[in-house]
Amino acid sequence: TLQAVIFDLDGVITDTAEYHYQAWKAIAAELGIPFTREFNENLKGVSRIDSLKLLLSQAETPVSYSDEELHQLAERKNKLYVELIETITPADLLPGVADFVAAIRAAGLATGIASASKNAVAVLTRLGVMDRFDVIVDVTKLKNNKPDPEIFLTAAAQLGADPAACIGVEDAASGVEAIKAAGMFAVAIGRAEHFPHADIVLPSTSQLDFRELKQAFEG
Ligand code: B16
Ligand code: MG
Repeated sequence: TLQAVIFDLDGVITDTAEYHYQAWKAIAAELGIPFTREFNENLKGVSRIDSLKLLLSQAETPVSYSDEELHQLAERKNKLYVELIETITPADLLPGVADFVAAIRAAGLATGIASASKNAVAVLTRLGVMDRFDVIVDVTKLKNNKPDPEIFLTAAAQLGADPAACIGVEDAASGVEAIKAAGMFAVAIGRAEHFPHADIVLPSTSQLDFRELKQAFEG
C-alpha cells in the first residue's frame, strides 16, 4: 500500500522556470549568447552548473572558461534568481497543489520534496508550505543528479518509506527517469509525448487527484 508522495519543486509545486529563465537570460546577454524560452526548457531539473554548461554550449564562437570563471558565472546567476524569488507568495502555488497535498496528509501518508534546487527551502518558505512536507532532501549532500535515482531514494529513506510504496511527481523527463530508476510510481506533469516512461501523465497540476492516483497506484 501507498506510504508516501515525493514531489519535485520547480514546475510541480510552483512555476519558478520563468525566474530561472530571466536570470540565465541576463547572463547569456552579457556573454553575447543567444538564449530563448524554448532552450530554457532543456534546463528544467538540471543542476545550476550543468545548466550553465548547456548555456555556454550555445555560443556561436566557443570560449573556454576556467572552473573559477564558471563558478563565478553560476554565482551571479544565482544572485539574480534569489532576488527574483523574493516576489513569490502563497498565491504562486500551482493550481490544485494545496488540496492535493492536504488530501495526502489527511490520509496519513508522508510527503517529501526531491528538488535539484539549492533554493528549495527559500522557495517553500515564501510559498508558506514548509510545514506540509515531512522531508526536504538536502541536495548539497548528494553525489548524483537526476536522472540518477539518489534524490528520490534519499527522500524515501528519510521518510522511512519503501520506494515501491511511493509515488513521485515530476515535470522534467530526467526527473521521471529518476523516479522510475528508484522503483517508484511516476506521475508526470506535462505533455504525454515527453514522458514515455511515466505511469501517468497529467496535463496540469489542477488534475492531481489523490483518490484517483491512489487507485491507479493500487492497480
Ligand atoms: P538552483 P527542480 C531545478 O529544480 C530546476 O528545475 C532547474 O531549472 C534548476 O537549474 C535546478 O533546480 C537548480 O536550481 O540553481 O536553485 O540550485 O525542478 O528539481 O525542483
Ligand atoms: Mg522540475
